[in-house]
Amino acid sequence: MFIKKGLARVIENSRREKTIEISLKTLKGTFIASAPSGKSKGKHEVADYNERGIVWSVKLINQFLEKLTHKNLSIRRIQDLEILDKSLHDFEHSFGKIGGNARYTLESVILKAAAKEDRKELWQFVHDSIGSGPVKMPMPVGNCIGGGLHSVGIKGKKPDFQEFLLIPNEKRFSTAVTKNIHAQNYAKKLVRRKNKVLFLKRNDEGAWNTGTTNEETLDILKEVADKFNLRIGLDVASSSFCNSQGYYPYKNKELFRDRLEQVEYMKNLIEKYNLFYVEDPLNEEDFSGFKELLAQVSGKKTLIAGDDLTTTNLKRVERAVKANSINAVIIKPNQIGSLLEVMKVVDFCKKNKIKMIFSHRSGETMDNAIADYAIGFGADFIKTGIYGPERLVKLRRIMQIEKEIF
Ligand code: 2PG
Ligand code: MG
Repeated sequence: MFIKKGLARVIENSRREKTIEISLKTLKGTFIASAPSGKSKGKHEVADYNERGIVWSVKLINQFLEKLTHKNLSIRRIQDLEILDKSLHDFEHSFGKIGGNARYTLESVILKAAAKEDRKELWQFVHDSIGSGPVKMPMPVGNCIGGGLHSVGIKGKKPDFQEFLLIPNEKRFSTAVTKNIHAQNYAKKLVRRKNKVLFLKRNDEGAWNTGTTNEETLDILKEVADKFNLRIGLDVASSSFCNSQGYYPYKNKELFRDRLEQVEYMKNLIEKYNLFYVEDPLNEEDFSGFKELLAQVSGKKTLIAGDDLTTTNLKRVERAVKANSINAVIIKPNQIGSLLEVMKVVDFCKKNKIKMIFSHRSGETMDNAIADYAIGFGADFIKTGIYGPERLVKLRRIMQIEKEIF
């Protein structure tokens, strides 16, 4: 593909924080990609930007893009990103690191342009590159009610857990999305009643704020799920409240749990509420705590997923799988800052029958590429929230692809 011009700039994400956007002009058109940003981030995620900040990264990328101007890049498969990686490596050696968000955005915009060059949709380009059998639609994992770092709560209170999730089990993605939207509307009534408030605000990811305890919130979620015939799950995001001594100081209700009590608590919640999905139930370093929990729930088909534990890092995913710590994993391309690395993680997960949940971040942009990546890489689930323009754009993209191919 012949590169006419490339330009990086700073834009705002859904939380009005700064993030990066890159546009690339080739003979086939102009392509745009941007990066989301997390708030409850794993300790092992790559740095988002150069140590001098986002503006410096943008400056570096523009310098790099200048070098690509009026050059031909031959990207026929996702694996060809190696070419870019090599020159980026040399560039970074001389000028400093651009950071994971910047690298992901650069790779993504190049793939969008390369797909067009090949007269393919982005998902198709990825799918054909990795030769991954029949195309399948992921199921949505929707954030219905929120707590933790993403939420402000009500009257000074909020659940310690970050996400109370609805997970449909439908043949069609579009049916699943509609169900989640109706269910979240219904949840609003219950959350309002329980909190005794008239107005409810949405949190960072478009989930309902609440002042209820973890279990009161699970009671509401269960009631919603039963009415709409949905499965339920949690992103405990426990690293965001686990302290440096490895204890879990709960605020709502106030309670102190050590790691074994945390395993026990998670197991009890799984049984009591018939949880289908639990993400980051234990601290991001506690591979053996995850293992103990998985051993206790195996046979129940509950998914125990790593997010902060694994950070889309092949070494950490391998370690977690070999230790029997997880049977599912969150995949966020900007956690590792490279789609080539995502490809390796996906390959490993498929070989080891680990369920893959491709995921948005809490600070999102209008870029819908994660939808294409989820389909192209063969994800089992996609976690993108239920409501809000930055969330709906991704859900709509999958619905559009579904309509085209099924
Ligand atoms: C998570 C994510 C997305 P953040 O913990 O799974 O929901 O949150 O983007 O803030 O890391
Ligand atoms: Mg998470």
